[in-house]
Amino acid sequence: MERILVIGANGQIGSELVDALAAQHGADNVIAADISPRSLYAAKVYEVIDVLSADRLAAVAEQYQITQVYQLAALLSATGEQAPLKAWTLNMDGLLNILELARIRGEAGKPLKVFWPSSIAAFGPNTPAQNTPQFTIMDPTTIYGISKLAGERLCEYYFQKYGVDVRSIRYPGIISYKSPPGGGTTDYAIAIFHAALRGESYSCFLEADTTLPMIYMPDAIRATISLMDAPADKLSIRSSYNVAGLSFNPRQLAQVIEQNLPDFDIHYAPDSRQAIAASWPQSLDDEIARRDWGWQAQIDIQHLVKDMLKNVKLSQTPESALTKAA
Ligand code: AKB
Repeated sequence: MERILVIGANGQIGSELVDALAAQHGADNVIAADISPRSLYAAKVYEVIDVLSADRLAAVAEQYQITQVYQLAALLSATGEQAPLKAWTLNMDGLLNILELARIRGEAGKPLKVFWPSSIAAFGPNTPAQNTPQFTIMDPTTIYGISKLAGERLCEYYFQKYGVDVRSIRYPGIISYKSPPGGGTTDYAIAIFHAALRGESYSCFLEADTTLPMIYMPDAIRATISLMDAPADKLSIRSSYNVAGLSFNPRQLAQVIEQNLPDFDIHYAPDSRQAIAASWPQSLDDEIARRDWGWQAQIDIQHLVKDMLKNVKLSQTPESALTKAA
């Protein structure tokens, strides 16, 4: 039986991962954890954990006899640029604490499987932007991207040196409606739906033709759990896997929204996030993820837009606002 700890459970990925893991393993076996004293979502078991506290992590791992940990607490690309030292400390020390926990528990005969998210932000301006290969130039320009590249090297190091079973995905921009995005450069692709459904003209902080790799949340959750469930001997990558969903730019996304909401209007006011986006890949080669653990994206832009419009609309109803306030 697996006992699973999700750190950063109140965040964009964590909130949906907790539900998916609870459906798979039973709600009692999923321990949602975050720094806030209360769970923002429907976790059955919730613990307050600061991932920077190694002692607290060790105590919770022992209390629940944890066998898997998802370490999702991080500062993203745009907020990271506002507070680079804080981003570096949280992103690097948080990961190191988890890898050390897994090493120590593994040496004590209590193995801990680890998931840690990397990102397309680990690439940079000299990376080939089209069909970006798994192995290529990586010269990230943000503190977030630098922490992701360093984190990938740490993951591989702990696997090679200590046998820690660590697994990772280089997430594209993740689009979802259940919880707000957390301060990333790809967040425009969520904010645009909220503006469209409020009947507002959307002011896009990226230029119209800025193509980026994206993935819809159900595909992202499926990728994450498939990788964690894959047999260890099938995995040839212990840094982080390229995983492609779909690629589009703001103009293309706006056009599909307009097919569904003919009055929708967008205008462009690029800010500092434009330079970050311009340094990232436009599409990814995920051949190795397909080969090793059978990855295959399922959700295209038409499906994504229809589903986002339906669900963001529901979240904007007065009943939904009342439920949130309660
Ligand atoms: C961000 O924009 O910072 C994140 C990411 C691509 O990792 N969504």
